[in-house]
Amino acid sequence: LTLEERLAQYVVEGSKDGLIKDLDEALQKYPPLEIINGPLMNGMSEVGRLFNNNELIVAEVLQSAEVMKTSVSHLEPFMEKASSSTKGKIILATVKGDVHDIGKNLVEIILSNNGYEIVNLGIKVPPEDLIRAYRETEADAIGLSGLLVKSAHQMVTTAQDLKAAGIDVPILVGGAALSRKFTENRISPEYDGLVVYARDAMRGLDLANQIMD
Ligand code: B1M
Repeated sequence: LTLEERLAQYVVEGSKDGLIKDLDEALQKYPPLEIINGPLMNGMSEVGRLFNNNELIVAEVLQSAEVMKTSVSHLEPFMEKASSSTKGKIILATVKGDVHDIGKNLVEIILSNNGYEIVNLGIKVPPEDLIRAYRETEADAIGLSGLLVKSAHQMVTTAQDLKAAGIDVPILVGGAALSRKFTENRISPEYDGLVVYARDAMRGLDLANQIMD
């Protein structure tokens, strides 16, 4: 197997044997984010496909998620970091009912490496916790992540609850179950502030920079 194929394979098989050595070799060829967005994400897509076909069980997918998390933490110190002045404060959360957090945590790394102060509320975060955190932190924006179809609908409810609480800071949304259309047609009308959709973590950073300007 090529290096790229081996990296995808670790994720698919949920195995860490030789992973760090291969990640270090990959770092000689690619910037860290390219390793994540390329071979590691290819592995994760394959995991999703196999899981969908009932060829993997949840316990196996969890091991794949562990490989992804270990890889991201190993690569993180090699990522580019901008100056330390803070550009703004952003609350991040995976919405109520959803445990997927690898994408959200990647967004946290990218934003915090680029000058944002992040308040990460974790997973399965109900709207009331977001409202409380907003009041405590006076954040400049709220970032919501969700991978399940029901999470896309939960974001609509969350936007309604934030609005009812009088909050209108920009909301950044992302995650596999969302789309620009869903965001524009379903989430935005339920909220008074700006709602923007990011298809990946780098786009999330671009949008955060635009929002804060
Ligand atoms: Co789950 N899962 N899972 N899972 N899982 C999916 C999402 C699924 C598509 C798999 C499939 O069937 N093909 C499917 C959803 C079906 C649907 O609703 N459409 C699914 C299911 C069904 C489930 C369970 C219900 C399974 C079960 O129990 N029967 C269950 C849900 C439990 C719950 O949430 N209540 C479940 C559980 C799990 C595990 C716990 C085993 C594990 C998660 C571990 C963890 O996160 N700690 C897991 C995993 C790993 C996946 C897949 C395989 C991979 C997700 C992932 O980490 N991708 C996934 C299939 C897939 O997506 N191919 C699947 C890598 C990550 C970097 O990408 O999070 O998309 P992603 O983030 C991207 C962008 O989306 C974006 O940036 C990132 C890239 O730069 N982004 C943002 C994300 N959030 C953002 C926020 C932003 C901006 C950008 O701003 C705030």
